[in-house]
Amino acid sequence: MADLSAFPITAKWPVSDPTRIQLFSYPTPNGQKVSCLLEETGLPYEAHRVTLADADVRSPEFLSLSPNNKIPAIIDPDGPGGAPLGLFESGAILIYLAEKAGMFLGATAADRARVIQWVMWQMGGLGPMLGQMGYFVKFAGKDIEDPRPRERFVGEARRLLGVLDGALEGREWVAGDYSIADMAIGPWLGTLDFYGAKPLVGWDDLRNVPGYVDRFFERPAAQAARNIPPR
Ligand SMILES: N[C@@H](CCC(=O)N[C@@H](CS)C(=O)NCC(=O)O)C(=O)O
Repeated sequence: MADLSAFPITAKWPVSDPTRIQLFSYPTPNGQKVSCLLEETGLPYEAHRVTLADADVRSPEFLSLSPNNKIPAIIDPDGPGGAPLGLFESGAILIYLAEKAGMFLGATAADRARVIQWVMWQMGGLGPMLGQMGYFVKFAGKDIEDPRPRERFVGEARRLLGVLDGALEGREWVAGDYSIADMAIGPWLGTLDFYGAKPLVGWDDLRNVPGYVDRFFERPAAQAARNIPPR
């Protein structure tokens, strides 16, 4: 049986079943992506609740696995060659787990390249831009009177949603079959209600994105991921 005691994180978040994938997360959009994939694949896993408080994400135990002090992170006790593998960064985790399960990564080499293209688009574009927009629209408050950060991020969010809308023309999912690209993108689209930003980004003018996000959250795994691990 795998011994995970060499991972210092297990001192603060003890492992019940070391044969299972260990997920260290919180149900934010970046956390939901990986929980959704784990639910979709049926890979056995154990979820540990790591809040965004410094006492958790900046603890030495958490930093030992995720030096960027951000959720999600995993330990796969049965990694390549049978050795345990620790990973952080949701995009890397999605690709690793999809490869391990042999699911949701595209059927051909070309499909796989397109799936990864859209995962990268989410990681470098949609996620960071919606996150910054949410900060300036919902949280920054009166202390920041300069309208430019808000305008910049709202404009980028609107542009990126337009790109996605175009890519979804005539398609159910962004890269062909349902894939980790949709699991990366869907949870971020789910933040727009919370930010109260739908009117700002021209939501009602989008032809395809509203139906896409509804389709995504109709999936039981996507729905379940919104509460894994429970808040
Ligand atoms: N690029 C990272 C971003 C992860 C991320 O931003 N996580 C946030 C929650 S959604 C977090 O852990 N924040 C805690 C902090 O920054 O202190 C990924 O995709 O895994």
